[in-house]
Amino acid sequence: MALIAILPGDGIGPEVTAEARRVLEALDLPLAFESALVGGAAYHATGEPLPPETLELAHRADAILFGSVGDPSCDALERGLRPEQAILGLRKELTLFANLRPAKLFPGLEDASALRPEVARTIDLLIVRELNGDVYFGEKGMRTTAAGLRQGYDLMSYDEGEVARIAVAGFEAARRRGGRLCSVDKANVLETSQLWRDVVTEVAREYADVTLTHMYVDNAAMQLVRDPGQFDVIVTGNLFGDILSDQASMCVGSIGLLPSASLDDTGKGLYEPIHGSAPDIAGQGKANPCATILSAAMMLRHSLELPDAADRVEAAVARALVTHRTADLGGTCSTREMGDAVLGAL
Ligand code: GGG
Repeated sequence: MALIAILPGDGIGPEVTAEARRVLEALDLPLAFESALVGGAAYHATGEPLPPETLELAHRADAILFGSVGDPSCDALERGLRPEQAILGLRKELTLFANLRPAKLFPGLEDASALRPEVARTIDLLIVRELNGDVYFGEKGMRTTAAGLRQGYDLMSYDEGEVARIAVAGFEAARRRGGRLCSVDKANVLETSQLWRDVVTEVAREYADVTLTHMYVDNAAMQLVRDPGQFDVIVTGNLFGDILSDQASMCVGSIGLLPSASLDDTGKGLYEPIHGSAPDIAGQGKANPCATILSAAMMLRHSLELPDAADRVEAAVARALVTHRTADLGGTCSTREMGDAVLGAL
């Protein structure tokens, strides 16, 4: 029996994880579920965004299904108490350094894409985002300059070990897919990126079967809308990966469609939609649960080694989207109706 930790979090997190759990339960697999509070919900109940009991469950579970964190009522709190610290803490505590974010156009969703249909149809890419370094985890703070001005700072830093392990994840993914890896950095300006480029090039020696290219992040953002079909796997840092994957989501129709897997090097994983808590629509049954259901499919594939079940869920989402759409895709379905449609298509 595999134990799945369900961490719904804030905003629309509880609504979308509920639908993903229904889909997992319908598969009739030997899965057990335990839930715990995280993010703003945990802060309001316990005074901490990532309480010890949540962390204990995350360690004990075979895999984690995560909703979203972010709560405007916590905006004025000191940084360590903000909901977002919960997901950063989980990624760091569990050494979940490789974040896989696939983007592919589902059949029939051309009209929802921000791109022309013939361009949208070419998208089938995977962004491999580094998750344990960069400005997210470098030294940060507020200070006062000599001129008496407030100054905020976040140090961007990567060591060569951190770059090498995410490069390996990128090359391995490219080897499993189309054999092309594009490493995205800002090596013309940033020292961190110069190291990134050097280390990725060194790791490439072990992957003669994968074609490596390098691209500056500003160019990558432009190429992603101009000619997204050129990309197979993109490997990049924490901040660039966060931004590029949100951009990729609109190329396939909605941020409500993009799942993710955050993996360590043993197969343990946390699975979450790339979207945040969307407080403006929380509790209204409007959220698209597909990204979370597709994240559950990634969990079946990567942590539970159940590729057939994963294929089944992904095919059901594709079928459901032919006839059902939530508001983000221009439709009128509620979160529950979309979940029902996926269950019906299983
Ligand atoms: N499900 C994704 C989520 O909750 N995102 C909120 C967030 O603050 N994420 C930080 C990040 O991924 O950079």
